[in-house]
Amino acid sequence: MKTVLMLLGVAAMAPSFAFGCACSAVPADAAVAVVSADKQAPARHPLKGVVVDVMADRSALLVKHEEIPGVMKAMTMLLTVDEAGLKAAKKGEAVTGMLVRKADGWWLEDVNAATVATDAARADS
Ligand SMILES: [Cu+2]
Repeated sequence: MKTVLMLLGVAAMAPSFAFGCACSAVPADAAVAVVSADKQAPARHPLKGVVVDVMADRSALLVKHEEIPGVMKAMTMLLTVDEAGLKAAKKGEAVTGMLVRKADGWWLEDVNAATVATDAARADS
């Protein structure tokens, strides 16, 4: 009986998690990426989005990105970038790159200023 009540409790709580930041829903995939990193490079996912802010002091970009099928929904999130990425990105402009899950979080590599407006750019502007 106690088990049944616990299961019900979990089921009742589940919907509240479903609406949280999709970033927190990703670790299942991320764990796989970390495990596979022993034998091969982590998966890289093409990303399209808009630079909401360039945070040079954190070596990061705040990016509003489109859905990345099988990885994460469209959202705004902080992505770590290298020096070249910081220089390539411009606040308010479209950007493309490769999303990579690393031990210290999500990175955006091969950052390029996009020439074509993205779906994310058109949304809520
Ligand atoms: Cu995201």
